[in-house]
Amino acid sequence: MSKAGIVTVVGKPNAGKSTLLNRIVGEKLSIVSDKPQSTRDRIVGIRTADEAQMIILDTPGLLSPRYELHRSMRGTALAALDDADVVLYLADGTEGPPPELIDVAALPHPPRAPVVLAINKIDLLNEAGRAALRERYPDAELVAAATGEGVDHLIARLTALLPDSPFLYPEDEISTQTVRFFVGELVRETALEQLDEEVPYSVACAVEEFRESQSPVYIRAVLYVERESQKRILIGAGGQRIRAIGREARRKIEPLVGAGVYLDLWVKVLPNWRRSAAALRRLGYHLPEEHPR
Ligand SMILES: Nc1nc2c(ncn2[C@@H]2O[C@H](COP(=O)(O)OP(=O)(O)OP(=O)(O)O)[C@@H](O)[C@H]2O)c(=O)[nH]1
Ligand SMILES: [Mg+2]
Repeated sequence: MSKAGIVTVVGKPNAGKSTLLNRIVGEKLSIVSDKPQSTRDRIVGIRTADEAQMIILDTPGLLSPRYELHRSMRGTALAALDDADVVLYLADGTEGPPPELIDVAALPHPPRAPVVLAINKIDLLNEAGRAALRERYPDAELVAAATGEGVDHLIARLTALLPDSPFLYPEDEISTQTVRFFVGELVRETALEQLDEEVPYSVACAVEEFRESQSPVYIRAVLYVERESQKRILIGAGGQRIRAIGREARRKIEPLVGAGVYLDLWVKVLPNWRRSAAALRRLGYHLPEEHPR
């Protein structure tokens, strides 16, 4: 009998959840950045190997909500926890002993599914640091998502916990998101890479047109920010920064689309969109009461 089920990855912002999802699936599906709060939506990755299909849900980092956007992100993570057959709690090994998941997430009750603790970024620890973690958390998986160390062992552990089930997706499927969604994420990731300080948190991306019948493929994407001052920063002197973002994003998008791309990139102000339920809906974020199953 084959196995199949959902593994939900949760943890604090910046723990390396998206890096781990990409490592397990073997493709870059989820954007990664050194700035916390880079994942905002549920990202689905699918790994089918050796009679087992693991559906991995990457989630936004659990944090206490300060804006409507945070409420949306937290709602996404909590809904994904409810759907899990196995919960993978990922902690950053360089941050000292990981707190209990129930405390990190301020959960009303422990998750229904079994929880596997994995401690990430062990490539940054010396042997003494690793030994201390092994002693204190004998059941934890020590991994480095960035290098792949320990990940095969973790995959075996997770697979053993999946329910017996026929596959839930075709064997060659690796995600459920559309190319259009990934394009928007790659544009946003590129903007995050090129911005400092507070601006990245205020950037959202919407792909407003995607014409595949054209050569090169025509994509119109809009980067939304909250204020005029941020718009000026994103555009840069003489449009220098937005052009650089466009060039770099196009380089990432072309292999995904499998064709030449003309990326028509715009910057617009949607005042205080992170605080507005209506604006979030327009940008495609799910509010806590309307999570897709
Ligand atoms: N050295 C090291 N860095 C890592 C490792 N895994 C992730 N990182 C880095 O940690 C940072 C955060 O990684 P992400 O995968 O974006 O973290 P996340 O948990 O998805 O973050 P949010 O989506 O913001 O909650 C990035 O700069 C990664 O390159 C690792 O095993 N070792
Ligand atoms: Mg992430």
